[in-house]
Amino acid sequence: MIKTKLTGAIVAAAFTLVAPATISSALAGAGHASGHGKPGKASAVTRTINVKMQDNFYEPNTIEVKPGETVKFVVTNKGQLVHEFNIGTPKMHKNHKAEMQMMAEHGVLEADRINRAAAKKMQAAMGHGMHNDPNSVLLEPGKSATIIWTFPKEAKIEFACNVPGHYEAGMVGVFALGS
Ligand SMILES: [Cu+2]
Repeated sequence: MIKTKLTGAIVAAAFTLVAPATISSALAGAGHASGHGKPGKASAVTRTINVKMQDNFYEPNTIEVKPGETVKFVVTNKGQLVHEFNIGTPKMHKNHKAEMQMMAEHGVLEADRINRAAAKKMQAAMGHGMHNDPNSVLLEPGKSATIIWTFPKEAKIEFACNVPGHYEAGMVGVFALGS
């Protein structure tokens, strides 16, 4: 009787150990693969890094991170324009740029503010408007936000602003994956 209960408990424990990892990797595979890392847990944060967004560059523009490290970024827009802090591979930034271009064309993205009424209209018309991607914050002048991010073991990852013209103007930085 006791033995049976113990076995049941061990099986249950083994299942709970395995299941969350399986579910989270399945989710990661479905949504955000591409090797740029994943949203991190607050309990796993080892460092907080402050990032300032200026017109049109970041301070700092190189950030050293360790493979697998979870970092909390406190991002502040110190400029006069709307800026984004987006973590991704160069290919992801290229794809995201088209979305930001579309937002600008629909009047959602103004030079110095986010037009939420236009965002609602775009959402209603296209089923696609503002979205809260976990790897990105889009901030009006003076605003701050945080991102907690877990880095992969290795990858070429940039942080960039895809407001039209900003990436080209130099608003891109690199994560140097040290050891
Ligand atoms: Cu920008």
